Amino acid sequence: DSDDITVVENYTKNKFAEPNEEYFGKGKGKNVIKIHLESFQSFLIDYELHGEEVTPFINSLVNDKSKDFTYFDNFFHQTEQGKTADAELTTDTSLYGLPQGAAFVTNGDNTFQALPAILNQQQGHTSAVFHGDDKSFWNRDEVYKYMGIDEFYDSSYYDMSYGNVINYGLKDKPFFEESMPILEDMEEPFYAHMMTLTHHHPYLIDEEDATIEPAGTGDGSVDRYFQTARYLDESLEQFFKDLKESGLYEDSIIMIYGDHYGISDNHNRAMSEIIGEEITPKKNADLQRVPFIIRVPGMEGQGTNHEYSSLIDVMPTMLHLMGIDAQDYIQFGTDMFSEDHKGFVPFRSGEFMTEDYSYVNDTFYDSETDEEIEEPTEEMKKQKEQVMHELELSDQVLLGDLLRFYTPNEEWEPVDPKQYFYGKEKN
Ligand code: GP9
Ligand code: MN
Repeated sequence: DSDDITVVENYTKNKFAEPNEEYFGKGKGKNVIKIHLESFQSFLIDYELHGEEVTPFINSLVNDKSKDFTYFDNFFHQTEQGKTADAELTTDTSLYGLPQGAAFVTNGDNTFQALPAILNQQQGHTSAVFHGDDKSFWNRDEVYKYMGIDEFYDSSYYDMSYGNVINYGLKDKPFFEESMPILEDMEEPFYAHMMTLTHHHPYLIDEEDATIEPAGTGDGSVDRYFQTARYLDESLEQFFKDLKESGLYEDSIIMIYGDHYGISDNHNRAMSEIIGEEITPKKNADLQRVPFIIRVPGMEGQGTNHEYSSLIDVMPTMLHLMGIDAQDYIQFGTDMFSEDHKGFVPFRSGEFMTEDYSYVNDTFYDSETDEEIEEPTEEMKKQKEQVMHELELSDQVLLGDLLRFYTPNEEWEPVDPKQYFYGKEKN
């Protein structure tokens, strides 16, 4: 009930990290283009296969000498069974996915105080999600209404004819191409979420789309993983070109993230060949890094930022860049540009990572040496308790639909899902 949300509110307000003045409001009033890199793990960055870069375009953003971009190389996903849907939930609400099932499905009709709705109410952003799959997948066509997303361009808006489709749906190249005119027609400022799909297990690719040879581990998914990653990289390069040509590039914050791992621990044998190391439980935790890359027009980037951070930190970071105080909202993450950013990264299992130590497989490890820590300090044990507590509080918010009882500030207006219509519902 409303007492429970007070406990949560006290916790999140206590965790809150003050914005960094250098960055606060630097993206105010700009469009936000949020690009979802399906199943993209950070080990791909600068990885060379057969003497070639696998993702030369994304590498060029990460290694950008002009310092337009900031790349977080210790950024982790925290998804569970909800996979993509968990990543969407967490980046737009700063809540964790549930320990079982997908909150999008089980709690899709909750009250949310999500980023698209806040940006709309505070700075007039219109919002849309673009994704070349059926709209009902992950219950998206319901939950988006509760998150205040104005338009949902699902597969019914795209040319889904034979050569354009593989695996789950639309190929990434036609996806970005056909999205461009819709994006150009959106009322500005906008919040647009572009969700790619081709680089998805089991990483199927048509011969004419494969521009790098598969790896040679003998594990088909792992071997093809590099080919679909290359295809995604090429599709993104084309999208950037189109954004520049349309002029949207200079008016838009571009934020790129990987949603979750692509190679599960069922593929440890092949993965150990790929990275040339045994995949221990600690190594597996290290491999849960996904990229987070951001460019704010007119703001100097930091090159590579090594802060330990994760999907829960995206929303508070975005709010502060837009010049909106994140403190009013219930959020478990903290601004990644803040001096006071909280650099512990809980996984959904209760395991966690920090710059100095991690807790994985019931064991504490030293982050620098990867050695087991036989006698964990009080601080480490406390950190472990805090992680458990934080996950529990987040679960209470979702399972108890507690945001019903929370009013962030005087300006906040609850989202009315009945005012949103997607696709055929419009007529
Ligand atoms: C389906 C796509 C894939 O629309 O988002 O979801 P995933 O299997 O990664 O959760
Ligand atoms: Mn996914």
